[in-house]
Amino acid sequence: MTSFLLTKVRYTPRHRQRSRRPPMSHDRNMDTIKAKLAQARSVTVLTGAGISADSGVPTFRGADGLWRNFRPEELASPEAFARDPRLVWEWYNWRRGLIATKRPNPAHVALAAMERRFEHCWLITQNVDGLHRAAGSENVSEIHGNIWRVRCTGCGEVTENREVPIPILPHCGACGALLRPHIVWFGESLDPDDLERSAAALRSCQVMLIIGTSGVVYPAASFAPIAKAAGAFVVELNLDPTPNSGLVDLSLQGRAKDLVPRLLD
Ligand code: BJW
Ligand code: ZN
Repeated sequence: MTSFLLTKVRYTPRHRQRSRRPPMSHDRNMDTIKAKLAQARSVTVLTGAGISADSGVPTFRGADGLWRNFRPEELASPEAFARDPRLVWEWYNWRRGLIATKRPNPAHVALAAMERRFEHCWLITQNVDGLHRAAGSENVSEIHGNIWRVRCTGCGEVTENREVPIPILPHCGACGALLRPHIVWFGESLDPDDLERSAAALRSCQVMLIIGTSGVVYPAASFAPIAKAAGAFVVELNLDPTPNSGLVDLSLQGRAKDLVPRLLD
């Protein structure tokens, strides 16, 4: 039995740990964002694990995050997979099993509705859980991949795979080589098409929303400065302050599932 299977993950939604009453300025700031959105033709959104935390998917960092119990370099790097593919696949099987039970929350649903509201709306997500597409979003770049896709380490073919649990170790039906999760691990490059599409959306938007990301993982950590330099009004929605908070035009603290639907009231 592998170490993470023995580790009992304590996952307590943040809202149960402390209650936050929105300050008065919250409403004023919300009105400012709505006014900016009302004038915008093009909106770009960047999401991170915080938006799916409201669906019960653990985040990576922080008191209840995955990296508190698991070391990233042991599980989310090509070196880790080369060293012990069984361990890595067992971790992904555990996460696939967890995510399979989760559903999109009102924040995912509101972002899907935004596509219909604006002439141009592009969603860049670092999340691999597929919950944005499950909510109905179509204009999405999943820049860190998708946990429901596998890639052949031999022929490179990418296929959808929703087996839970996936038989370990999985092999390619076409060439017989080992399959890996179609996920971008540390030290790996992102898909150039995703990067190009994201850069175009960041440079052309009038409003950028950054929702539920700690803003420490590159290249996504550089997206807010790109949009800001191009003249966008940049808004952060997060439970806590982040390195982006000092850079953005407005930073609202709260839970994604409460704040995001209010933007479209
Ligand atoms: C809520 C909430 C609620 C909670 N409502 N909010 C040194 C300097 C600069 C860069 C590097 C460096 N050394 C290496 C690098 C590059 C590296 C990197 O950035 N490392 C940093 C950690 C320093 N990046 C890469 O390697 C990337 N590739 C790359 O850059 O290629 C070129 C290159 C390679 C090597 C060297 C240099 C260049 C690839 C990055 C791939 C990241 N993949 C992961 C793991 C995938 C595994 C998997 O999922 O199976 O993707 S890392 C992990 O972090 C995951 C996430 O997508 C990503 C971002 O995390 P996110 O979403 O921000 O989550 P959290 O948990 O951090 O934050 C949650 C936030 O939500 C918090 O702020 C909460 O407050 C908030 N929140 N509940 C609202 N209800
Ligand atoms: Zn193959």
